Amino acid sequence: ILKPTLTNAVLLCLLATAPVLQASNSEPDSTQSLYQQHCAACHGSDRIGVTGPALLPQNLGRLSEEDAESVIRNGRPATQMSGYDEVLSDNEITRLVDFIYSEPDNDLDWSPDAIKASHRVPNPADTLDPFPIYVADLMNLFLVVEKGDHHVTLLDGDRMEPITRFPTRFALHGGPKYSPDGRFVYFGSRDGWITKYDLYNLRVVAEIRAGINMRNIAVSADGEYVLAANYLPHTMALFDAEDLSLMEVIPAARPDDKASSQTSWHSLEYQDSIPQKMESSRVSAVYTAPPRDSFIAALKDIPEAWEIRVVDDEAQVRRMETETHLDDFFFDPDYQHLIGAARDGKQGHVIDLDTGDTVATLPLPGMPHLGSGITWEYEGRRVMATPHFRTGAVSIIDMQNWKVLKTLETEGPGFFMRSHENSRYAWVDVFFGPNSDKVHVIDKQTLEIEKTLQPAPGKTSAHVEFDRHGEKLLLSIWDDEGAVIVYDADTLEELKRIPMKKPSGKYNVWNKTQYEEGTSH
Ligand code: DHE
Repeated sequence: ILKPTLTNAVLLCLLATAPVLQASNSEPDSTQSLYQQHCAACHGSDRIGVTGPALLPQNLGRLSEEDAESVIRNGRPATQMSGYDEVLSDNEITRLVDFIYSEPDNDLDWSPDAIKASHRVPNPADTLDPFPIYVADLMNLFLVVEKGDHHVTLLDGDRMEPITRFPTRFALHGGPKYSPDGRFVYFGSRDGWITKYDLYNLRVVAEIRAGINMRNIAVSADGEYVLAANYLPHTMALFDAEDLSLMEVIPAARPDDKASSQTSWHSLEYQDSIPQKMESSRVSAVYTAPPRDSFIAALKDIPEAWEIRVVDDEAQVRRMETETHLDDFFFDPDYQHLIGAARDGKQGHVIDLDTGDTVATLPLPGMPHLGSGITWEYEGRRVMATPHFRTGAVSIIDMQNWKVLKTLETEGPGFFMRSHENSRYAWVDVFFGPNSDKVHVIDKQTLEIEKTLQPAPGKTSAHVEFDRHGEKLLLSIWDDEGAVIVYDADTLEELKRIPMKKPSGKYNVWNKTQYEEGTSH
């Protein structure tokens, strides 16, 4: 039922598959047939999505049933999803909502053939002009993901003015990833679509669907490969970054032979189904490890972290057994260690990426959000800081001895933490609870809160990204009638508000491509 907004390039082809509106004078005898009659053309007869997104509980987790009902009734503005208020009865709409939030009857799979069939290349990179069609500092561009109506705004970071705004796939998640030169960007959506977009010509280059329920994507440090992490099916998918053609599907399953133990590199062959005796896992996320020329994968259901490298266009895997299930990774700047959050939400584990050994554990009660961690120099040593999902605290950790240096109390649990090498402040939001409209500014040298801002009372303010110079920053007012606020990073004065529809993450080309210490990678 939920139709996504789509990139310009695929819009035309979608019009050919617009929803079939048929008046239902009599109620169909089953919700299944109701679904097939009104929804299947766009969302797939098995609910895994076609031109519209997948309608499965795994993919709808971020949408309340109430909101889903409203979308069925009223449609989704600026998309192909029209309202069914005058087509379906109240009872039919309620039954459809129940249906799309129920577990599917069949096992869901997404084979390499299905991935290949979804591939399209509307604008091959070699047909596009190598120069930008606008004037701006290309290293100081920002992308702002607007969750409210599934769009992205491209901002000129010098003038803080929008250059363009374009529709995206439904429900992007995880940071968009840039090519090393910053010209192309790759977006990943929760229902598996990867879109390659040219920031010079403002066009979609290619798209492909990696899975049914995807977590995030990573681009290799040399810009050659894109790796996708899936919850459904239990796989990772490797693509050629040039046109997103599929190279390999990597099953996230423990091999059952001794030769492929955690000390050796080995390839994992995709089979139509994972043999029952093999233990498989959802893949929580994949990360690029530039100095290692590899990717690291977090597995949700197996107590292992995997390192993946591509040799002669083939993926090889090295498994690191961990003491417990680890999620949500942070890496030290030279990618010697990974810090993972233990599933019990009480500890961080530090793994030496060369040996695979756990070298330290950190007391981090309150479920640290390590993916949002940042580092800086403090009194001659490097510290990392992370907010927590469950407690109102920021933990500051000495990275030389892996001891907690300070636990800074905040006005509630936070989601994102950001800074910049040139700024004396680190920003952390209070994403959860009654104070979600507040944001703390922490002095990186006193380790105290310098100021607490409340830029839009009653509306969540969250997620900061600095410009390339560390002089200005953007903060999201996370609301359908929201905005990004531009602040002076030094005086903390508000400079400007740019209205946007539930802006979430913001991504500066320089900070991301240079692996700036104050932001995520
Ligand atoms: Fe995210 C990044 C996991 C819920 C917005 N989120 C990430 C990453 C991971 C992750 C592993 C890093 C990958 C990357 O950037 O490539 N997120 C999770 C979860 O496990 C969790 C808690 C539950 C879930 O259902 O997935 C979760 N995330 C959310 C949200 O509810 C947020 C606030 C809204 C949304 O869009 O769904 C959200 N996550 C984000 C954003 C980033 C992100 C904006 C990128 C941050 C950045 O600056 O890089």
